[in-house]
Amino acid sequence: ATNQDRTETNTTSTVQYPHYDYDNDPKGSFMKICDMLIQEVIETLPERYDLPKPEAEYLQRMLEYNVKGGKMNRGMMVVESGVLLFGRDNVDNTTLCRLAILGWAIEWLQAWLLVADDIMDSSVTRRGQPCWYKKISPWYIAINDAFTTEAFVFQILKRHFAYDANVLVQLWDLMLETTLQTELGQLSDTLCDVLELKDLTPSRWELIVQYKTSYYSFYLSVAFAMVLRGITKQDAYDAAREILIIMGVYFQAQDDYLDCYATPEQLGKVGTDIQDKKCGWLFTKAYHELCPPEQRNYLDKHYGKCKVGSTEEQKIKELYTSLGLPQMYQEYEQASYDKIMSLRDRQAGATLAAAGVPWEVFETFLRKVYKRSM
Ligand code: DMA
Ligand code: MG
Ligand code: MG
Ligand code: MG
Repeated sequence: ATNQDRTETNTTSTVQYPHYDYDNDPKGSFMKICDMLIQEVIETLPERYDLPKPEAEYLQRMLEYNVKGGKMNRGMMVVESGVLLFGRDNVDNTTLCRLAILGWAIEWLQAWLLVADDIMDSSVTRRGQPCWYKKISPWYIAINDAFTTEAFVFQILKRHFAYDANVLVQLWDLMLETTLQTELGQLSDTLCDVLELKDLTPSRWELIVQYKTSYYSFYLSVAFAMVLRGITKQDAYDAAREILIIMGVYFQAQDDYLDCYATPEQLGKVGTDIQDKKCGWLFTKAYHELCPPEQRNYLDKHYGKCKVGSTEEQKIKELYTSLGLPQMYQEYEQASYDKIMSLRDRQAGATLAAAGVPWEVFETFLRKVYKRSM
């Protein structure tokens, strides 16, 4: 009973979706879709892949642990963008559920990226609990779990979007392309470990974060909703990408800032950027733009070489503060906000409006992340 050569096309679209209460319980409705997806994925394993029960139970536990517990901004944004694109009165229950499924496809993508990211970053906690690779034994099954979760994402897309082969190909293609972009960003991020500090520049930072964060965290949510809405104009996708990349770069600057200055309780994770020698926003500004020679020597000696919680790490944080980085960050935050909002009245905003993509989509997204502290 294997899946060899079998295609579950589901073209008649007989899938029964639960009631999606977007107006009164958007979060609860979104969560219910996740439970449905986990159940569908797990229940096919014994029959289609001959998977023994303990393994199926392991994968269920793995999914519950890794795909849930986040802020769900990315996922819920697909639904919210979709509602804005279709218009609240035109979006039926099936469409709401399909938008939510695409939202969870991104949350699952993020889940496996984070499982891998935490291994590469030697992190200890995530979302207020131990990182998955710290939780299980042997720890290296987590590598396979990341790949398995990725494979499930493509299966979910097939299960729920094979009713229209054209839509399915677009969704698969977007997912593959975004995955590659993120992995290329993660490559440049991780290779910093073997570079010299002088090579960790602000422009390298910008390149890394565009790839490792912007595409999957911002562009993908809106692009998925646009595909489901049936938007085909390439210039609309280009305009959306232009805006959402800027938002993503700003978001990763926040992530880097919070890595240093937020408490683990706020963040649900312990910052590791100084220990890991990351090309972070704070470091690149400090080392290349602000540091007098003596303090640069201190960074040469200890950045990427001290442990989390050490006095050297603490000293580096104090150096950042004394260089005025918290104020600079606040100015950067304001400037990013202004820059994004200004695009509304520029070419990008006009192109999107012409394609039926209201500016509200971008403002809604920005509101979710502006001045966040977690
Ligand atoms: C995260 O960068 C990027 C991806 C693609 C998961 P990061 O290591 O700064 O994230 P975090 O601070 O959440 O570990
Ligand atoms: Mg990390
Ligand atoms: Mg990382
Ligand atoms: Mg980080």
